[in-house]
Amino acid sequence: MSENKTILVTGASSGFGAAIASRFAAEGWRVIACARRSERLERLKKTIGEHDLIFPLVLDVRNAKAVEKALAALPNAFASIDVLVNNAGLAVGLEPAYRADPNDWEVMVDTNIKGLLHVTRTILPRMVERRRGHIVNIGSIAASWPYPGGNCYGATKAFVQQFSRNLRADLHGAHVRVSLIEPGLAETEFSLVRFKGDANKARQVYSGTKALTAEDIAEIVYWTTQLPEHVNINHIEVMPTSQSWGQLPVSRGA
Ligand code: NDP
Ligand code: 8X3
Repeated sequence: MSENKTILVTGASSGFGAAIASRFAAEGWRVIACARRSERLERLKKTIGEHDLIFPLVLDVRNAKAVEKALAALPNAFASIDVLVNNAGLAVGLEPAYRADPNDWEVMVDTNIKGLLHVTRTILPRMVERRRGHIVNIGSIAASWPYPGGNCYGATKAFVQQFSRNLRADLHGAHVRVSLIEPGLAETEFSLVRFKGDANKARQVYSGTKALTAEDIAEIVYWTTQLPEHVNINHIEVMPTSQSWGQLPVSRGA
């Protein structure tokens, strides 16, 4: 059991975040479950059952002021955060850059980059002060491996990769851990969001294969945080066995 340590998970209303929240609550952790959809967070709280372990926090991570305000007003029992999982994020669209909607790019930059920065900057000083804490950032294989239509999404995750490394450098000697988890294909609401609610398109992404599950990622995050405090997992890249790399394409003619 965890002696009631506290974890803050952003993007806890579905997918990885909901699974991470459930995994830690099952081990007796206090969980601050943050997302924009309150009804989903309430559903999560009901599913978990141990109601006093869950604090649903309705919050848009893009709003820096709201992040600061909400995190300053946490109830005492949840105020000392041991683990922050920066998981809230999304891809919007899969068009090539020359056809992509610039508003979709704004949403990805504001959420995947700026949202992660807002939450991290708000939580980190207290971790440094306590000489205790662990930041787990959820990146993506898209940070390292480009694919058609991945343009802005992959670039936001490349930011997460390098920011995670730079955080480790800043935190040298501070006794605060930083880990980056970079998943590949995983079946969540990710594709439904990417294709703006088109369930058929989203289903096709996972059809006929065994993708990673949200629970797989929750297990990896849990393991990463459970290692002794002198052990820092810098980086894990994980794909389903059914996914690997392809040949680099060469255009011919013309
Ligand atoms: P989901 O769409 O299932 O979950 C995304 C979560 O992010 C939701 O809880 C959503 O909640 C939350 N979220 C989105 N925008 C905001 C915001 N502005 N403020 C607060 N919360 C927000 O997808 P996944 O679980 O798959 O995605 C989780 C993370 O994993 C993302 O960062 C994604 O990029 C990454 N990832 C996903 C992979 C995949 O194949 N599924 C692979 C690699 C990485 P709400 O809408 O209620 O705010
Ligand atoms: C999600 C995985 O490969 O669809 O980050 O970009 S991918």
